[in-house]
Amino acid sequence: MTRLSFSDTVKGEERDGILVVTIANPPVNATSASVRAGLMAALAHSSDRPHLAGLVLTSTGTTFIGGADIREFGLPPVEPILPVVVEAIEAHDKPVVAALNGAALGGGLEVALACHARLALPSAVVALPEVKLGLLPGAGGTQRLPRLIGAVEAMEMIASGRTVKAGDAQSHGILDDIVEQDLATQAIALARTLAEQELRRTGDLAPPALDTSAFDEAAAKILAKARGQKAPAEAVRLVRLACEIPLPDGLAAERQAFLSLRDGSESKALRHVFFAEREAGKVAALAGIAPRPIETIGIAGLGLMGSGIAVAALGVGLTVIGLDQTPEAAAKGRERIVGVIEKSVASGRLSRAAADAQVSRLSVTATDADLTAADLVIEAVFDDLAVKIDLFRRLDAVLRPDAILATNTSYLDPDAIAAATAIPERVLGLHFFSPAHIMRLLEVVRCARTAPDVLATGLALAKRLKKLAVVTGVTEGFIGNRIFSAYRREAEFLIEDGALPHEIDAALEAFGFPMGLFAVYDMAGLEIAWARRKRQAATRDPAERYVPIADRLCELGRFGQKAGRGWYAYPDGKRQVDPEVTTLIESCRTEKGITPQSFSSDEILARLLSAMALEGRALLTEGIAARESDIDLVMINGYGFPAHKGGPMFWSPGA
Ligand code: T1G
Repeated sequence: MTRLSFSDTVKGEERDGILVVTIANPPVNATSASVRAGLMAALAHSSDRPHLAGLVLTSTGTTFIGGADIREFGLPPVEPILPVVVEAIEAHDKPVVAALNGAALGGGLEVALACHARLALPSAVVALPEVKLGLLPGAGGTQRLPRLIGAVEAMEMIASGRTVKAGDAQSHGILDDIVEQDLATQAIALARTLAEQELRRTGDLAPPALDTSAFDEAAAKILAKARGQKAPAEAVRLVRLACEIPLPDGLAAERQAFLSLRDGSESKALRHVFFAEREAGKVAALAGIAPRPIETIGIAGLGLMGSGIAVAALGVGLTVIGLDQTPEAAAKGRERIVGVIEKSVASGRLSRAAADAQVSRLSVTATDADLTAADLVIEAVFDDLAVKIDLFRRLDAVLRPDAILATNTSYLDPDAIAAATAIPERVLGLHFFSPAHIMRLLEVVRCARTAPDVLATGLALAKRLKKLAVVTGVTEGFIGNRIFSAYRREAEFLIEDGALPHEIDAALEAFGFPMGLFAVYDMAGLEIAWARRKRQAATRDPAERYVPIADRLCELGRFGQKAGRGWYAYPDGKRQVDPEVTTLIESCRTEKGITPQSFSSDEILARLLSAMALEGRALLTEGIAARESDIDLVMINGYGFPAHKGGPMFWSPGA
């Protein structure tokens, strides 16, 4: 067996007259410059050796090719660019068989599509997820995939970026076969068989017929969710072109569209978010510190938040002991948890067996001592300091000394809660966002005395729960709610200064927020914030600008959508601008002697985004947030900030 090295990251060996080419470019075998050069060298090696009948292309690890190397974007291009490599593979005069040992994503699937056949392990998945980075497939995917699987399916895959499992990929026609084992051996055998046949080149397949109505209908559904992003619309356009123009023209159109998107603000924002998500869990101070093992968690308080946390924990194989005040409350909590799990079974997202296994790991109780087995307890009880302190004191008495105590509080001071326990080093905050089994964001709160391995355990638990963890220090509202408060305050200043709720909401929705701030208010209800403002009234700084409009609405019983009236009116449940609110706002302005100005959408956005960025800057200066990109992730994943705008810090650099 002759071992060959085509580049630092591409190796080869000749087996049974076939050149087996293996990419080894950890962590995801991205098609970096050395991979591209290595693949071209492998093709040249094959061409120069008549005894070689064909090639097999595979890679090390569990990802076939994770895509183009995103870190190279924005740098000067290094030849050969991926489209050139892809076309060289397809044009090769000997069969090239792709042996997918794992995910083939983006450029990875485009390389596989240029091969003359594709085998895969059952664990492999395929996708063209470029739109999630604000991009398009840039190495022929928009032109080759439709030729292989038809226009509508290809458009749906590309414009949504969704992942397709091996079985579905095979039934669509993307994979020729699924191989349980000996993938390379089977691929070698297939290459030898194909060497005797006319090669099937994907690019030579006839352009797919275009059923315009089916295509347009499917496209409309996907674009409705795109919230004005460019990439999905471009994906639709390029797949349609694949049906209408010759391959070379289609590839040229794709390349031009790809470069334009790659250099545009949306893709830069989404690439920023991609890397930000992978940075967020890294805390330099925790390097080398092992988290404590967590297999059983206690959840105190089985209301909406607690039961959501329980569902998330059961879903990843943890054992859950739920605690509530009475057996009846505990039973009700169990009902709530099982109900959510059953909904997943009904929707087909969860199998019966998996659901039963999850429920078998759940127990509920009204007895503190039943939590003794817990490695970590999360409290999600009523957000009152005395209640939480009492609970932590009781838990101190029953938990093992190495068990961790986590508070889910949104606004209370976790340091005050920690101070109530005998071992404050074992306390941290785990601030989930509701519904906790759906929302990815989890603020991991580093209290003043949290031990490093306890913080490391919080991050490890977040990863186990498939949450996006962002570490925050202790401040009122942590990162998200503190910035939200600044943003809300600025919005109410704008109302007093002359803007109206629907104008502000329209500006936010045009920017990409799924829902405007005042509409969100009405949906969430105004009474809780009103109660908090009333509690704070006595200690409020009289010199600080205060907008009483929200209080006036509550005094009129306008508590939001559920009450039928809030910032908007809701006749027959539909949100409408309410002239009564406009009159109330005008009278409040008059009381303060404010002459109202009118504001354009851009002016509204500028004030709101800079208020967020300014508060973000303060969080960084105070050491509450570790990096700007963490703040962006919190606002994108917890407060609807459009990811394709990158987050408040990305959007307002150096604010
Ligand atoms: N380029 C560069 N680095 C990448 C990368 C990529 N494509 N994918 C992952 N990484 C890094 C990541 O930053 C992290 O680095 C490490 O690898 C592990 O990633 C021409 C233009 C493949 C499913 O969009 O979905 O092809 O933090 O933590 O959970 O048409 O990574 O260790 O320093 O995510 O096992 C299209 C993106 C690109 C896929 C693995 N491809 N990647 O998940 O590991 S554009 C994608 C993923 C393109 C072509 C177009 C996932 C994964 P660090 P990880 P994972």
